Amino acid sequence: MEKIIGLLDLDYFYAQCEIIRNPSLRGKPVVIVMPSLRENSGAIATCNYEARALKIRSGMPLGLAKKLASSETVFINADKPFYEEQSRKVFEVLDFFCEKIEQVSIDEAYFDLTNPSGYEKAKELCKKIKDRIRSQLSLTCSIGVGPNKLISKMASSIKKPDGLFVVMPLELSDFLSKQKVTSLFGVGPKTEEIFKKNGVVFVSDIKKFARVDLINWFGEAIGGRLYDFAFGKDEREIEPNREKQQLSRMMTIKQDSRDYDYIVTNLDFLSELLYKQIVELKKMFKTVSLVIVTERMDTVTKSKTSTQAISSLVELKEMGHDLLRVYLNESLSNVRRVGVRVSNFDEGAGFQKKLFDYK
Ligand code: DGT
Ligand code: CA
Repeated sequence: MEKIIGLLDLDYFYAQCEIIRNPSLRGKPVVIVMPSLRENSGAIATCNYEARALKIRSGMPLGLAKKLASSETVFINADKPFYEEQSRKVFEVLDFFCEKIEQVSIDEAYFDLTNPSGYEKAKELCKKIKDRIRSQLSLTCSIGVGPNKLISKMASSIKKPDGLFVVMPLELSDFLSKQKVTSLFGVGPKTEEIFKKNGVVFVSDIKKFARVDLINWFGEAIGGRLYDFAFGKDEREIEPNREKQQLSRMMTIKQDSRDYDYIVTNLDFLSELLYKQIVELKKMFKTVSLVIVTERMDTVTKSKTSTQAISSLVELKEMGHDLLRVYLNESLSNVRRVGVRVSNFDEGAGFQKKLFDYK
């Protein structure tokens, strides 16, 4: 099956985190500083687009940024723990939508979009991910989609900020011909210099040369890879590196209903499916959530947390039943979709034994 890969990159991330914490900053140039021990020195970690318009950039010394700043520019010392917390929440949203995720930095991750198949569906899913991150966390991100990591990363910067850009295999050659070599993965100032000396500015200029020329310029591995990149080829796989923070199963029930027995049959079926995955991944959990989508398409979540880590299907089902009773008592709407989710995984030792005692 043809691979489809997405790259999610949060916009002006540290600065955006500060703006969600203090919305009165919105519209002003905001510059995030990594302070140094010496007074009035330090470097710029990032800044928002208003500050970029003043030519302030990541990595710039604080002194220079202050010279470029306007009177309303706000300088804020970096608060890494706060940004890490926001990052964790963002990637939990991505976990909810995708199975295979490779986080590459505090604000960037590749994710597999091969299923559901096709670029149209991939684009729809990306819109949902962007909407969920915006509605739950008030953060914007940019997503690029393409047949491999190289293209999705390049595509992510095309419509930044708050962008979504898709490059389909048929559009590849046209897309690459407009991109500069500096946008290729792994091309830094030294590589750029050698390309420039040989008259290579755009990715398509590479095609005027043979593979062996690039190998002569950059060596076997890098030269060969850059040559393949010129044709949009990139075999790098997504290497999943995220521990799942939650596991869930969801389904649309045959008929919209408020009947406890009818919904419980569906819910138990989902709990059994979910439990198989829990056993495979050797997880113990403390929180069970019931997710209901009503006939009016509103999503309602009810959760219950146990003080003890849970490992049995019986307990999972019982907590689901309790939550369904709570939902039916509190709501008048018919249920259209039902789901069960477990989270708050227990890291404690010895879980394996306890879990398998139940088998
Ligand atoms: P973007 O993606 O262009 O809208 O802007 P950012 O700020 O998200 O930039 P990105 O994705 O390259 O980096 C993500 C975060 O990593 C950024 O918000 C702050 C941090 N960062 C980036 N470059 C530097 C740097 O040169 N020094 C330090 N200390 N932190 C950096
Ligand atoms: Ca970013």
